Amino acid sequence: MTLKDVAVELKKRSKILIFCHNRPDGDTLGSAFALKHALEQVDGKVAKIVCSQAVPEKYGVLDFIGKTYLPTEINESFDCHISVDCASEMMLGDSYALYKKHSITINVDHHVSNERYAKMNYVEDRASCCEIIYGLINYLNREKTESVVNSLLLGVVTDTGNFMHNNVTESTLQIASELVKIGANLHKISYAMFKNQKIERAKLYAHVIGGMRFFEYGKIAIISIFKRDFETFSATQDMTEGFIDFPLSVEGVEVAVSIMETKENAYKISLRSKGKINVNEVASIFGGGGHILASGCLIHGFYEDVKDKIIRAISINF
Ligand SMILES: [Mn+2]
Repeated sequence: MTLKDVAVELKKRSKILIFCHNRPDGDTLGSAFALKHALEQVDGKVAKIVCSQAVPEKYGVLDFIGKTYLPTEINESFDCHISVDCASEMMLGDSYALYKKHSITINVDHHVSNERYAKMNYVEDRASCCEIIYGLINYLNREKTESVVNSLLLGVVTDTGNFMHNNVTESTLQIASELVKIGANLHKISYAMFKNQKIERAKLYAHVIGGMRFFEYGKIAIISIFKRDFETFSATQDMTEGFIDFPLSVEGVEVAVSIMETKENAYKISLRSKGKINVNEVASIFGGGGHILASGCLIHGFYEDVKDKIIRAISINF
């Protein structure tokens, strides 16, 4: 299906339920709220946003990011369900059961590993999902209000690491430029996302970075975050967003790995590559996925075994 087809579908519906992914980030939230703000410009149209976890606190200063609902809080029915920035059923977390209940499901995403789990799937390889939503809003012929452009820029800024990742294309910059021209506040968004953090996060960060270890002659850098660390520093899981950028910044490192304990003997693995290694392939060995440069998976087992497995999976590519 084309992006125009998605717009046609959305125009037909008056009550739309938008789904964000688990551990919501700037791109899934920006995509969802841009779409909501655009859709609700038409009288009688209602869009609600569902996420299996609450919006992290740092988005609180951004007034264009509003309320999201937990799947258990949705009691009414909608005319269609649309997911944004969600590559797989797994990424929808606890929301997936609700999502699949509808006969009309739409999946708009930018991950190359997208599993096409919906009735209608639109997947385009872009730096951020918000770049696709920008095009969708054009097809919807909706006004790019301040809330719309700020929401879209939030996704572009976060998924490109403030325009520093190597997924940035000419079109990324063109869209960002257009958004700023219309009135998006780049400084406010970048500052909130990258230059402002809680003291609990700063302490956890210092501890985690202090434990960084190198493997394969310095080509792999690993950071590990354990459940007890969150208790020690009164920190929360969502605060670890961005930690992995530091190990990747080390000279000679090709792949950075974050191993985060989520339950006993269950570890969430995040992988980042400088370009030589396709970490989407590495994550897919363990049933995960993502992009060539950024991907993730879940591995069960003892920490040392999990760490060895992931090192082996990466190093066969060197
Ligand atoms: Mn994204």
